[in-house]
Amino acid sequence: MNLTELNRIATALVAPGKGILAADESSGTIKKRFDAIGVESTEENRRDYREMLFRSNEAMSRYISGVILYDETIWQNAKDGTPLVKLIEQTGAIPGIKVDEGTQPLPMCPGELVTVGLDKLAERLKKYYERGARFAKWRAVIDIGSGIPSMTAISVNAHALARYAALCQAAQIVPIVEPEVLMDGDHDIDRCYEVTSRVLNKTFQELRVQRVALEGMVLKPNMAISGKKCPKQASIEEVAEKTIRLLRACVPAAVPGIAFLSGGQSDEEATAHLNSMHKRGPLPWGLTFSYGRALQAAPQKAWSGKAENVAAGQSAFSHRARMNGLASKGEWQSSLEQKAA
Ligand code: 5MM
Repeated sequence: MNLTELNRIATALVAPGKGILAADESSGTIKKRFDAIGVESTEENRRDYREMLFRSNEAMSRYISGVILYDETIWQNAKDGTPLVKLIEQTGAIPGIKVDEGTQPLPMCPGELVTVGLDKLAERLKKYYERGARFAKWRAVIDIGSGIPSMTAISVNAHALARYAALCQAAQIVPIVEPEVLMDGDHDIDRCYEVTSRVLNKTFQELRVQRVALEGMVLKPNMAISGKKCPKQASIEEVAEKTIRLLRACVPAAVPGIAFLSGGQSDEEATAHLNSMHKRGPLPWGLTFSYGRALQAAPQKAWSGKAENVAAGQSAFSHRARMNGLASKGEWQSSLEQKAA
């Protein structure tokens, strides 16, 4: 393992002003997104949509440090035959790959899930590296509800995240470690804080036990935030303040970067939260976005599967990428959104 190189990639992924495009929707998830805009989820449509994003040159080269791909996408070529991975590389962004294989019910723990995909992972990583992937992603899902999460769910998911991370580093691939505490439910921000704290502490304990080099990884956490159905929604300031307090308490300074998931926040909330966190620096790690929905909802709508809408889709993507790029430096203002509207 070349730790200097892993650290270089991890640091580049969280460079100020840039963040990660999470375009790794599995077939089921992209179908849901396409259903919402009335587009059939065929292999060609999925390719055309993602090609549109990766050919958004201004957004990609100025605001996107890396792109997380799904297995299908990493092997696909653009319409003109160029591998999509090459399109990404040409913009200066780093190609990455989602390597988990989704979730399964966790035995003996009703309502809880464990992420799977460790079998043959070493072989898969080798092929992805040859194709150009320099980082990977594995997402664990922790739900908050009555009596959950159990310590069992937190433990097995943290163990799998660390097993994955160690395998990645052995394959010279930077692991993005994503333990997502869902924002579904009616819990308040303090309950989210408490659960996320347990999840992060257990995850870092496992990472250490399994000898993962913290300098060669990126953490992709949720923010400390109110559940979607909670009657009392925390303000932007409270989310930023509590998230930074939580991360300072749980994430070692050796970790080069933290890149948030958006988790169902609105586009503008996800941007405003990140921006507000940067007002609370200096911070020991790079802090940016690794958004899926909060970067793609607008371009998906603008594109709606029509070739004549490609420019509109790219412009909507460029706008969100720029807003989040500014937020990653604490330079975003809501007036910039109004001007664009
Ligand atoms: C883009 O969505 C990713 C893949 O999800 P599935 O495996 O469920 O299809 C997802 O892991 C994503 O990278 C993170 O959840 C962050 O995305 P959001 O939309 O929460 O920012």
